[in-house]
Amino acid sequence: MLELRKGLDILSAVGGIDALEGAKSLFAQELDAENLEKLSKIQNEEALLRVANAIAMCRPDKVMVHTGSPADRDFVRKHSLEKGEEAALPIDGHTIHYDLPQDQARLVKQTFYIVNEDEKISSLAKRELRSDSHAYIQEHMTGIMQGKIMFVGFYSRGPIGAKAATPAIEISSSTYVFHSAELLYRNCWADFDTEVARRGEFFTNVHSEGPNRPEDVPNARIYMDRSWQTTYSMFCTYAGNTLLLKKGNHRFASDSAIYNHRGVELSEHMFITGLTGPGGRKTYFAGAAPSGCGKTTTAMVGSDFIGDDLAQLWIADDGTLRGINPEIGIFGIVEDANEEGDPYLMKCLREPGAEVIFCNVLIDDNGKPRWVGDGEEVPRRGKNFQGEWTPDMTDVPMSHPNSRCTLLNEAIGNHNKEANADPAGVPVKVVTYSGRDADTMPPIWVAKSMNEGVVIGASIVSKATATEVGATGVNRQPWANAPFIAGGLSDYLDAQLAFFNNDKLAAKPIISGINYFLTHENRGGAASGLLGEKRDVHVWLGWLELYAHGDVEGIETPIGIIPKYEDLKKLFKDRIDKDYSEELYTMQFSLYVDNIVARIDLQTEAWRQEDNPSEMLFTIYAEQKVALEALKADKGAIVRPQDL
Ligand code: SPV
Ligand code: MN
Repeated sequence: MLELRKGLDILSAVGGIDALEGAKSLFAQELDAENLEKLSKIQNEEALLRVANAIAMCRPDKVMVHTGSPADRDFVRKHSLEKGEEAALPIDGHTIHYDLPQDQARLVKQTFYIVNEDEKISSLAKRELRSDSHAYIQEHMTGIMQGKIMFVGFYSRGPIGAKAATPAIEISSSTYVFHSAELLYRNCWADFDTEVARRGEFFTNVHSEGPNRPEDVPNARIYMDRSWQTTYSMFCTYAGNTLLLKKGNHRFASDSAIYNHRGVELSEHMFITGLTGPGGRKTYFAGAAPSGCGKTTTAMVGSDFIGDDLAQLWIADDGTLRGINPEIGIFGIVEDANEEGDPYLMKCLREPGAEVIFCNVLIDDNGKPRWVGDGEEVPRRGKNFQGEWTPDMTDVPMSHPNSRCTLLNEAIGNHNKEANADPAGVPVKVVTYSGRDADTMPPIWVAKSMNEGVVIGASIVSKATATEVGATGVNRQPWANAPFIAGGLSDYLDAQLAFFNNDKLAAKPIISGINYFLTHENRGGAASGLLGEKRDVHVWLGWLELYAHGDVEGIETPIGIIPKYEDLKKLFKDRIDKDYSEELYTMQFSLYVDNIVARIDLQTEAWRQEDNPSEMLFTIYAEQKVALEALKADKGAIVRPQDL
């Protein structure tokens, strides 16, 4: 169990303000009349104390309350250019922001959960004792905003009033962070108090980039205090380390789902998208993938794109699985985004109309943002995250592989803004899990039961991507949420089983594994590289849409249901006008029994190290292994789908 408000509250300990009186007199001293007036909208005492203590700790020169008004937005955009956190680009509304070369992705080795003495956390996470974090924050955040403006904003992680939406306070001296916050989250200054009262909790985030010099980055820390639902971040600017409304608060939202709303809510690292099926029906998908594994592309393949990164799921009174996107924008990877694979996104990135913050791409002599895989001729020179760049600098990529773009979802052609604003969420019928798996699992396999579906999520492995500094190898990525699961993995497993097996969940979704990353080399092919292409996603989602409605049947295997060749062939033709050969189908969907069994053994062993996980998991692994070995004895180590 996770106990809230346990241990010392570092923010109030360092800030030193413990009563409303003190907070109010500090505000009177530090805020001008306009900002005092704006802050007076907030009456929640606890929230005011958090803001006051952040001011007392960080000691900014000025405090600005960001209400989300056009004037406040304008101020931040302009100040960001003056301060140099962003620079304007030729297309109106487009800017470029650079993070220091040392700070191009999540700093996992410098990211900690603050723990109390006796507290257990996930085996995949890093912890620091509360007293040590207290000392560090006291030393490094005291006075960190001297000479700077502190921005204070009140945001909602989800449509106002949605069951699983949570309000949060963002405090930062960075204009880039606030410019991004306004594109990614709903400013709920006017509704904050009522939202806190409705949800019964709120999150707090305090960040400062400090002097923003390379020599400071080793001192950067990203702290999550789960007990006080407060994050602290310093000496960094990369949004994944600083805009903690996103992943910092996703970690708290996961806690809230697992420990406070077990069996009725989940908080997932998932896109949400709708696909239009036969007769115009809309089928909503929620799909998990580790960072940098194609979530954004997959989401935008839908006819009704909702969100590309996070999902808050719950069971509604009518027995449906509902999902909301806590965000209203994307912070998407641009590498390999091009006209062919990502037409909606490219329109926003290449034409006027959308407000876009690019980060860490190359800007060529004409002021055009360029990135690896953008499908155009490599420019002769430009400036990137490391300075001047020319193509002969073969050890420095043109753009960082984690360079990104930040923009409102509503700028994306197929975004369904109305559905994303609906507090009732969308009904989710298909849940998917995927990872970067070059050699083992087929492109799609559907679980035969809710328990087997949960096991698919528990068993994701994925090759490391550039989204985490220093990450290497192929790693376990349970539910593609591993970097954001704070508590024990066994607790997470229990919560998943409780949710999907809940009797109140009358409209059970189908649960499927997806894998885009099989290679020719690993499937006996003569060519090299990926077996599929980006646009094949239309077919994989299309088949799942049909399967979810009982419009196609699949082939039963020990790991789940896989598609039949004829159905895929037709979908390839209809959806993307591609001739799909039976040879390719066989390469993609044959069961490589030894690989799958090795995967099951690895998972069994890893999960055995956890604290008392549900036996259900081991039972399913064991059943699948027995069935796979029987199959191998009968048909050999590589079993063609045609022979099943
Ligand atoms: C991810 O890496 O999963 C992202 C970007 O969505 S970050 O904010 O860095 O988490
Ligand atoms: Mn993500």
